[in-house]
Amino acid sequence: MNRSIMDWPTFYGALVLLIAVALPLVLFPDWGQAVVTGANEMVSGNFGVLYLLVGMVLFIFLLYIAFSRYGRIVLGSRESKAEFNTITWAAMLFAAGIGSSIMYWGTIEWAFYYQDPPFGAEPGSTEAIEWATTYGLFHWGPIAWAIYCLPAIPIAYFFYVRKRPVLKVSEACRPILKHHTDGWLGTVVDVLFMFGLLGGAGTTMALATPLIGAGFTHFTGIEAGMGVYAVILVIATAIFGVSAYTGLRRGIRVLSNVNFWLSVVLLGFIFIVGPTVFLSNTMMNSIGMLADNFFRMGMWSEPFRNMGPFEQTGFPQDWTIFYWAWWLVYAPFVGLFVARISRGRSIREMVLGTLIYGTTGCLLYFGILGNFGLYLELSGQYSVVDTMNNVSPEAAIIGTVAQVPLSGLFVLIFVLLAVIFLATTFDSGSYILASVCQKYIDDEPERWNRLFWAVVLATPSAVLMFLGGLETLQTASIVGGFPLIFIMAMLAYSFTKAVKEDMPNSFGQKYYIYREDLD
Ligand code: NM2
Repeated sequence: MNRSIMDWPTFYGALVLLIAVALPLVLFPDWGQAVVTGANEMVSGNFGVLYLLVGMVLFIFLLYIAFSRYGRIVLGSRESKAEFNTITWAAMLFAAGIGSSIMYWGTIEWAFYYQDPPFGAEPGSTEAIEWATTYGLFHWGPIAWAIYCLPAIPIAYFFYVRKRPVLKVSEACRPILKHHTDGWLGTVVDVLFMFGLLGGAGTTMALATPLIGAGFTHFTGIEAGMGVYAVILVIATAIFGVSAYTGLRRGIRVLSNVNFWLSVVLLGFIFIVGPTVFLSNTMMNSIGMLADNFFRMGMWSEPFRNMGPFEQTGFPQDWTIFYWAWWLVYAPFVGLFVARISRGRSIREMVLGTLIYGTTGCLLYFGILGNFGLYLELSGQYSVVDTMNNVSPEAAIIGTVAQVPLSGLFVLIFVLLAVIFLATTFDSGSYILASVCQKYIDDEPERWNRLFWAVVLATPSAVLMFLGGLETLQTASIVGGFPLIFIMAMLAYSFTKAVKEDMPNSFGQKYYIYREDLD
């Protein structure tokens, strides 16, 4: 082990903060829950509008960057070639940023909106159905991916153009933090995001395990309890541990590609063999709804709640704001990862690639799996809503997939994909956590370090899942992600500042090269 390479304050800072939050949740669960729930209500009730604002502003900012001359800047030097081909790049990007939650929410999110629709629609009405097919696309759409992409821009710029061999969020804030980057302030920025990611990962884990468990029940008829969950966790941890250990060019790349092709098989099959016309029409319709209502949805803050004739639905807080917060806690990690895999691409390619491939991937999951469920519901073939309300959402998800012809095979593929999606998020997560705990990176972070964070990523969520308190940790991480709003603003500002400083001067000296200089 190379001691001098490690950034111990960050390493221990993140661990200590995690233990300091998780331990009281195990020892005093009720008290912990009350405190954290209160904090969450305070933040999403009072500052929800900030989340909505950040989402909208970032989205517009990214489009500006992509289409301005900054978009043409190449991330690297004249010799740098794109390290991964575009399909692999897109597959890695998607697999890192999206975990098994997409299989969960992609299949079932509509059923929640169908029963509790937005904008005062009648539950179960035609209006509710149209919103139900649209809102999922919105919450997993361009704004969400813009939140993911923003940190990638300054991080990639400093890493590949200014050639600072450090993969850290604090490093990308250097133009603002100045010498404090190397002091405690820089450490706080990094520790905060690491804590957010560890908690956000808990949310992913908490959704994935019962989902995989429901798949197990489907095949064996045995009720999945804690024992089964424990086995699932050990298997998943083993998979992503190996993947993180073997690194970016082996485990992570291969697993991401498997993930991509299995998704193509699953979705392609349901689309072709299932109600193709219904699925195409519904997707087309909801894209139109989304385009038409994009700003309305993105800025709906339910201002008149509980005033006069207005009843409170809590929809924006429970869904949009919660989602933006959840994307936000993952964003620095995804940004770091996207930056790491984008050498040789232009900023425009990176930004538009993230927005377009990310949104399209989510659209296909929601549009095919979710609308397939809706089709079953409306045609009376299988009631997703009944199963969800009377058994569990997980059972309704597996029940939906089980309606596909060759159901045994496809439920198996579905469950396998859930495991792989979980693994591909956690392997890149451990890779990035390891990178942040190093003073510099010599190609890849240390192996033991990657393995260490793979275990840390799995353990607290597992412990809290068994002992109770996981939900509190999830909420805590979302609340803990609040400062990320300001970190995002710093990242955006740092980038514009740096890129202006580096503008080619009148002597023709250039810090960076434009895409067209290469051709
Ligand atoms: N997001 C995409 O579990 C997962 O899919 C990880 C979740 C932020 C909603 C990310």
